[in-house]
Amino acid sequence: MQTTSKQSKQTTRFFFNLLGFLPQGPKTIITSEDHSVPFSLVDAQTGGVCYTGMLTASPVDLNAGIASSKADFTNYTVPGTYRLKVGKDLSPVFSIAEHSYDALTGDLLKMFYFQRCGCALTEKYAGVFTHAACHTSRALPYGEDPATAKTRDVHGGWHDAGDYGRYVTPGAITVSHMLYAYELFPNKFDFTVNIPETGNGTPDVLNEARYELDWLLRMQLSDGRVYHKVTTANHAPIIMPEEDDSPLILYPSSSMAVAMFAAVTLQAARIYHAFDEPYARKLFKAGLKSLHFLLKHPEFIPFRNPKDCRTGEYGHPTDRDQRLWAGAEYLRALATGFFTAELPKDADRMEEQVRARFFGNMCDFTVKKDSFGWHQAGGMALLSVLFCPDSETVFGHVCFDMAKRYLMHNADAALNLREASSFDVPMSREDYTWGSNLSLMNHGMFAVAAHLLTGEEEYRLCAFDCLDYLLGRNTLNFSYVSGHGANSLKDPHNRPTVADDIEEMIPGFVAGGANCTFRDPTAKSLLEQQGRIAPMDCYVDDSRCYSLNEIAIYWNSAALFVAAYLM
Ligand code: 9MR
Ligand code: ZN
Repeated sequence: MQTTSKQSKQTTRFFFNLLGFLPQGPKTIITSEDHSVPFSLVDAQTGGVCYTGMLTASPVDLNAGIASSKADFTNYTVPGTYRLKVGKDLSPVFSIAEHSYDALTGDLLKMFYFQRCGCALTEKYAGVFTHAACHTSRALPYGEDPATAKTRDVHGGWHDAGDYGRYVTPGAITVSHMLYAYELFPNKFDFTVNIPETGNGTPDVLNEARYELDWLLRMQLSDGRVYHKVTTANHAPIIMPEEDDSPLILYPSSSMAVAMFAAVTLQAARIYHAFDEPYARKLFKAGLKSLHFLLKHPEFIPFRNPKDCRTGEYGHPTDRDQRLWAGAEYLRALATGFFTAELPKDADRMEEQVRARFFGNMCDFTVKKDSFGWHQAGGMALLSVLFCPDSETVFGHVCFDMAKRYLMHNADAALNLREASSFDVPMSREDYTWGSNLSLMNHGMFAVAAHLLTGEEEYRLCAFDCLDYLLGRNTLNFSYVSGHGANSLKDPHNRPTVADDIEEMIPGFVAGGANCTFRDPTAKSLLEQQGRIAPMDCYVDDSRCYSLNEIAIYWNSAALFVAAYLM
């Protein structure tokens, strides 16, 4: 092929948050320029220069796989539309605006309405994305004889992800992300998202979370155990949810499900108390029952998929962090004084047991970096302890100090990762796995928590870096949130959006993200064909790639937590 020297000239590429920047927020753009040359910020309309600086060049970092440099114009705070100029090359237009992330935050919350199971999604709330009620038949406990067994009504809750399963541990963690976001920064949640409950006097974030809590309550057995999940035996084919009429099966209880159920219902009890006291009491009683079960059964009760079940397993080799979290939420619920009437006769002994069993060993929080997930919930226990009013009295100062140390250790680990990254993203190579955007947002949640606790600006900046990456400051210049950003998620692995014949994608869905572990056949062949080697490049927007491009409730809720804080 003939090319003139003019055509073959390499132009600078620009990687940035496609939703733009907040006037008072950090503002950085990564460029493919490998030298520290001057840059300027120019007005998109007039072309006039508004700000100048020098790019900071970074050595090639293996996660990004390219040489790059960074333009930082944080000090420029005037709202408007701009382009970045390096040499003769101009970036696409971007904005600096007061409300850059408001619509994003709203859509991240509205996503849960679209995941609702057991009710029709109507035009009034769903626009064109309607469907009839789904999965309303009664469910059969696994292994029981359909002719004689007692079936159960477990309708409701959210579809977990691109599949139609409903699982207790991911459901509990998702609700808790939403409740903590509301509890820690309630002023960010004064918006509504047009759901059936809107306007009832309760913030929509709590209205939506309640839809899942009500389902969780239906999943509890009378002795405090909680079914691990309700799904069909195999994932449905790519059909609309109301067409999925395979029998629903309730899979056996696990101690993770019991503990996470207890934790989130006890947390919810204290939060909903201000809006609906009888509901709060109901939640408290349910949580107490499951906590009782945990105390009576100190042994770990694992969950493994039986041979004839192919839906998500959500197994985990320990329940220590989940029990710790349940214990913490119990002590917090007690400390409110709201539930004295509901306390059992042996409440004092129970409290003692909780303290000794769950908070023994010098409060070992066993927090690893992915600690706000369905698999590890130690991070939730940290939030519970650290943001408890009068925490040192409720938990004791040893426990509080220990929790603070764990939190800061994790938040500082995020700062170090970001320091080592040429894209300023707190992600290690190991983080580019299935659901890497949750690893990212886990770091973001630690950063937000550390900022709330210490007020130190570095942590806030780190949380912004997480959001910037999610919304386009990555080597693909791709926004992992549908409907947000010029180049954004369009073809997720999500049954309704593939089956519905509607071209447009519902806004506000977060994709799992880049994953260099090649966990599904289409991803493997596409990424290999295209020679994608750098972990940050290991992504394609293709609905067949379930290990890259599925959506999931807990990826949305973690992003909601961070976006709401920063908006
Ligand atoms: O999010 C889960 C991810 O961390 C695991 O690596 C993966 C494989 O076990 O499963 C993911 O969870 C899926 C679940 O099993 C079923 N519903 C869809 C979830 C998102 O892909
Ligand atoms: Zn359904």
